[in-house]
Amino acid sequence: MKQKLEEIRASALDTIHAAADLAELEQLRVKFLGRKGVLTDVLRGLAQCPPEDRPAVGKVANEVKQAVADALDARKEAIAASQEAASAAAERLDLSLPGRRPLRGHKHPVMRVAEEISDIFVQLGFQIAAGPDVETEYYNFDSLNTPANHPARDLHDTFFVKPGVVLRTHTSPVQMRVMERTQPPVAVIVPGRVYRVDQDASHSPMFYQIEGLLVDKGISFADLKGLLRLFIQRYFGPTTKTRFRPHYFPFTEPSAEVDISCTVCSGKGCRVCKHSGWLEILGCGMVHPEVFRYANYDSETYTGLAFGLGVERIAMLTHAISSIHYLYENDLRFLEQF
Ligand code: 2NL
Repeated sequence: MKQKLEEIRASALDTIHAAADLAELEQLRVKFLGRKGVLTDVLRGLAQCPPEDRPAVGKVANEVKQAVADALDARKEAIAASQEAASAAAERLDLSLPGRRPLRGHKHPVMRVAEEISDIFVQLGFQIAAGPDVETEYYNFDSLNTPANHPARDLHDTFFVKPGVVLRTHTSPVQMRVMERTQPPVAVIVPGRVYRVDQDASHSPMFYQIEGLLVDKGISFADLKGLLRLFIQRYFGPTTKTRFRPHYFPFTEPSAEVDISCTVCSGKGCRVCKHSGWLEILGCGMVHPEVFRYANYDSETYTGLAFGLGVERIAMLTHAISSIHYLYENDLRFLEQF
């Protein structure tokens, strides 16, 4: 019987040592130590042993039982330790890996040009003003000396929301609202979206305008020329030439359009300036007395200068873009160039 116990001990320790995981180990515990296990079986046979041998055999049986239990515990700890090591290795953070770069967008070229232009006027003391895109015909037209029969009010050019309400066709209604609530001196710059029923290579039904208004005692056409020349030379460079051509706007008198020497050929003549050497970039004039009457300003006391420009046109000239529609197609191959 002693020999049988020794065989059990040897085979138990071998198989326990070779057990690969906790499930297998549990099976071995049942097999060797369980109620129907190998050792229990042997000890049940103790009854057939001669009485004088029983204490010695019982002692060995207990030793074997203890040895198997110890081996099971030891193996269990070893398996747990190696599993922990494996999962720690799997979860290990490699702090030397480069980080994931967050996707970062950038300003749209039209917004960037609009901000650069506005900034020049802000540095000169102009305040930025804003107002509604949906306007009344009164603020968009009537108060700007553009009566109902005026060609600028052509139904084909204006988006009507309902009778008397339009999508603003210029930002001038914002200046009108500023004048209504402010006494001179007034110096505002108004960037914003405007809308016209128009679509070709240089027109989009929605586009950005920047308009400016300066009202005070003694503002003259010389101030208008000086201010715009200063702006042009800051934005396009100090050697840029300017040219004022007489023009007509209902809200200014006198009015002018301003050309700059071509940014591509410096005035020598090229395809961009259609071989004229000049590019038209803005419209301007002295505020019409009738507009001041609507604003409740005394046109005997105050005079004012005003101007307006299209932001996309400036962006197209600055970046040699051939069609306004590239700016609004949201094609990343185009936008990522800026
Ligand atoms: C252009 C011309 C212009 C104005 C806008 C203006 C506003 C008020 C009173 C008088 Cl409240 N004038 N704005 C004046 C002259 C020209 O814009 O070609 N824009 C793209």
